Amino acid sequence: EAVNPQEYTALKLRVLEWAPKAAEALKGKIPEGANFYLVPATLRPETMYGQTCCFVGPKITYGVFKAADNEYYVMTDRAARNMAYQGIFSNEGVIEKAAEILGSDFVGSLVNAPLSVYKDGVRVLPMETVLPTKGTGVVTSVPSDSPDDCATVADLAKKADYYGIQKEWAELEAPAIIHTPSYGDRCAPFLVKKLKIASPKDTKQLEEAKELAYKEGYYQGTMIIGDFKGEKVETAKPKVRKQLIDAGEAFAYSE
Ligand code: A2H
Repeated sequence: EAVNPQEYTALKLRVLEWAPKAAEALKGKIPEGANFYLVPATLRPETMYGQTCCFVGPKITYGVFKAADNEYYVMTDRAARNMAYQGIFSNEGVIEKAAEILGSDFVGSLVNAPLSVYKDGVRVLPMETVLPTKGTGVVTSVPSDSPDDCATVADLAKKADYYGIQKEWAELEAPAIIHTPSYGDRCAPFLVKKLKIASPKDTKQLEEAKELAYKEGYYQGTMIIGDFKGEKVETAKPKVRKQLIDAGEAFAYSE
């Protein structure tokens, strides 16, 4: 565990349509008319324009927690405890778990991803490397700037039948978000190719790619999309984060 707390942005991805198994698991457990949100934790709020899907760990069990009247958040028990402690739930720190759902049962659900160029929503897809011990256990996917996400969507598209998904769900084009002098406008695919990363299991090269992408994006990157187009990533990042929080589409979460 890190000594310094990580300050995440927790993004609210509203569920537009449940996969059949998730709908079944929720039946009769939640009041009519409630809104559900998958709540990924990210360190890169300025990249949210580039969301093309949202990952869950297929073998992770998620809770559906009451966060406010008519609002339910999907995440791990561990994240719910942290959020209750941080005063994020309206119910005075009381944790109310309405249902449990296995990650694989969410796969195929359609969610609204704030800021994403895909306004009709993006799909929930499986990612084997999601850690249940970090963030909320939900990871939003930005294949243009995250080498992990880039390697995972390529693998999902290649083995769509094996994963029980529609190939098109993993193949949405990744829009360019950040220009970098060394790695172009989509640094993740550039680095995945350069470091010869063939699958999400190439852990060592992915570590290196992540490090390179993060440094280059943060210190040398310029926004090429959104309200802060033309600004350095370093200055745009807190502005995008504030916009999302002010719009009620995200909140601060630390661990
Ligand atoms: B980041 P740190 Cl564009 N398991 O968000 C695996 N990975 C997880 C996770 C979990 N339980 N929870 C969060 N993450 C990912 C965007 C992004 C991220 C970009 C580029 C790099 C990047 C879009 N995915 O992270 O260990 C989330 O992915 C590179 C490290 O706390 C989150 O930010 O440093 C990041 O890892 C948090 O990792």
